[in-house]
Amino acid sequence: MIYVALGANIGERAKQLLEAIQAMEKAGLHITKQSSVYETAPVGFVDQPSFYNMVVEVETTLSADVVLEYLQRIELKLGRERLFKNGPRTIDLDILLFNGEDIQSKHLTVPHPRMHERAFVLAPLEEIAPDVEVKGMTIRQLFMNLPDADRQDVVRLQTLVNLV
Ligand code: PH2
Ligand code: MG
Ligand code: MG
Repeated sequence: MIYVALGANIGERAKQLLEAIQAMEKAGLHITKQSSVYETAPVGFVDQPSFYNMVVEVETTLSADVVLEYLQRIELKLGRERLFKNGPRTIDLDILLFNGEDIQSKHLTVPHPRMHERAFVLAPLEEIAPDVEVKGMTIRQLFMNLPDADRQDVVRLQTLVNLV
């Protein structure tokens, strides 16, 4: 299975998540599961608005390179500007897992190298894929292993349709 993380922290956050999901479907990235939306404290650069984060499960026969290209195109179409690393964004689409593949290319590392330490990724991912394994650990285990303070920084809101 393929899992993609979505995040937004400027503009109409829920609307942008919905538009990204609709654009993914249109591009042939068939969405088979959706987590709820979580409101999460910013990680890395902390002096910015809180994020809305969620994770979707995707089915496609396209390669990881092509999926990455489509996701980047959708980010641009929804007005993504790269202000600075870890800075605010209208939409961020990250490939977390890709059918169990290990990928290390110039543009893409899968599994996502920081997913195991990020509550804003693991909380929504645990909701839809608790038993999926990454390097011998389930998502549930990875989430439970986070410090309590990190897990408290993510709050489950609603399913996306109830927010827009
Ligand atoms: N994305 C980042 C950096 N920090 N913090 C939260 N809460 N959510 C994010 O999606 C996020 C972040 C880099 O992509
Ligand atoms: Mg990201
Ligand atoms: Mg990104």
